[in-house]
Amino acid sequence: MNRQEIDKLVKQMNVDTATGSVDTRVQQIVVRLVGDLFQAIEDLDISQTELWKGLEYFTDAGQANELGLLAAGLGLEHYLDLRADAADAKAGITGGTPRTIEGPLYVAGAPESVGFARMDDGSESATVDTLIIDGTVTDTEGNVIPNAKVEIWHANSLGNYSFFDKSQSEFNLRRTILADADGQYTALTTMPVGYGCPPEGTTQFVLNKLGRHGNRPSHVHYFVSAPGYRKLTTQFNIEGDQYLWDDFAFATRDGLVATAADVTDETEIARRNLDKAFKHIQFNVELVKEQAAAPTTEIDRRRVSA
Ligand code: MBD
Ligand code: FE
Repeated sequence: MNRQEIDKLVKQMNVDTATGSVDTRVQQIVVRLVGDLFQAIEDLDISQTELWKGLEYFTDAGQANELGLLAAGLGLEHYLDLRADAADAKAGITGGTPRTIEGPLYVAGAPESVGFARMDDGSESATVDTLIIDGTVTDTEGNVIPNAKVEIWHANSLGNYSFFDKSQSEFNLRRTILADADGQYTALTTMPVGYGCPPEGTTQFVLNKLGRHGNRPSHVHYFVSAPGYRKLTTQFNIEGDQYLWDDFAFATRDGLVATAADVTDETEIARRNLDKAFKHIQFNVELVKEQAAAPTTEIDRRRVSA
């Protein structure tokens, strides 16, 4: 069939049959996607067996709750960031810390504190490097933003995230820190290790077919928000990781690479109330003022709330 025949058929089956009220936006999207699927079946001569295998794949991926992971791995989530960047540029919005993907592993409801939080539960402190992350939240002119909400989440030394990894304590390595009066936040935590897709999972299954790995570099996620400013979704990725520029989720970006400095100076260790050398990352965040013409950066997606 050619595209005109396909479009006619899709319209006959999914538009002309309407007898109830129509959500025209959903109708528009369904008609387009079904038509594009039919066209792909034509162009690639997709067999019935291949089509059913594909639907079965989505059933399995959904049941495994891996569709968010698949969206990251196929580059869909990064593509949406690139589109958001382009929309911002078109609206004349420049500056601020770059955005990058949220990923599928945020959990709402983490413990809140002002200025400082210890993020780890101590279970890895004997075996894993201590990490101090600090920084200042400012606007694009360098004015500090006291009280900015800094939500931080990251993996443990096995690349696993609490809640999804039931062996970890509740909200381990997840905190909400309100910046202090000087716009500063400090997190005391442990060094994360990059995430790897479950090797037997549905996402890795497709990545294997593509000859791709499913690894991310070591990274730390952020949501940063404050009244009057655009919500920022970002991460830093840590210099020295073999996957830094080979991230299966394409989240590493210029301006979001952090260096973990080794701190061995005894006075500095004592000043931080620590008893061993630690790693230090400074990650300052610049928020852009909310403005009328700006596309929203609040994305409504299903998130776990613990
Ligand atoms: C992660 O930790 C992550 O950040 C993304 C984007 C995908 C899978 C795991
Ligand atoms: Fe992550």
